[in-house]
Amino acid sequence: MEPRIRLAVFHDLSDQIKAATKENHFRAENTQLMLSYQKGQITLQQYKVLLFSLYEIYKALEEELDRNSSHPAVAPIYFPQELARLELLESDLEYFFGQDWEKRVIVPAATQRYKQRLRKVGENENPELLVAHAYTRYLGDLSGGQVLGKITQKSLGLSSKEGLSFFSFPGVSSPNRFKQLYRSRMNSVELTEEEKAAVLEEAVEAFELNIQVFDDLQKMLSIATETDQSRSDV
Ligand code: VER
Repeated sequence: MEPRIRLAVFHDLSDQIKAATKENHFRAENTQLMLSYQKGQITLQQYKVLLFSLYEIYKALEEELDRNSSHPAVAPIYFPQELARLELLESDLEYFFGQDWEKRVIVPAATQRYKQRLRKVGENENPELLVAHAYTRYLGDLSGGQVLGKITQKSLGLSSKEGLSFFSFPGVSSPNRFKQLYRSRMNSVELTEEEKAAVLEEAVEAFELNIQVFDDLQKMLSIATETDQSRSDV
């Protein structure tokens, strides 16, 4: 009940989407993986497997945004020069895994589900839902993501920016100003009430998919760690 009351007082999509996903954002921040991240406890192994999932997610997201770049709902929020992450992720993966990194990509089931959702949204008739997915990832990367970049560098003891290009936005001089521009572009998208409701619902779903990826990665990594420990016990 409460979220509906809160949404009713907001007119702009950017305010509505933030309010609609507030609780999901809280849960995403508080997943085990993100908590250990914030405490500076991320390990190189964790960061490397996270990069694989981010690669798969951004590949689907950015290919679908490119495919639909002239769709009236997508065009206003299409900023490949400023926001695209795929090539940066590729260079980070090459840094950590070498040139044949592509053969080594391994992702959990939740990442596959996230990817499939992005493909379905982009390939079928509702590319306006890509607004929700782009918002969830890119505005997150430009917000908490900036802090996470610094934490990653410190936690992993990386001296240069190598392996950390995912966090950098060379085409964005002020993340705050860019976020304002992005919000105003989101608010300029013309949507029917029905489409708007669907976009808000999709943003909640996008956060949930991220949470599931983090939880799956956490499980995958704890199994890997236990196996390593039992191996070294032998
Ligand atoms: Fe969030 N975030 N975040 N975030 N975020 C902010 C805004 C924001 C933070 C901090 C902050 C996620 O995790 C974190 C998102 C999306 C996401 C601040 C502002 C921290 C510290 C963490 C975790 C460590 C995750 C996982 C996501 C989504 C996948 C969005 C979309 C926004 C913009 C909100 C808006 O509309 O202004 C300090």
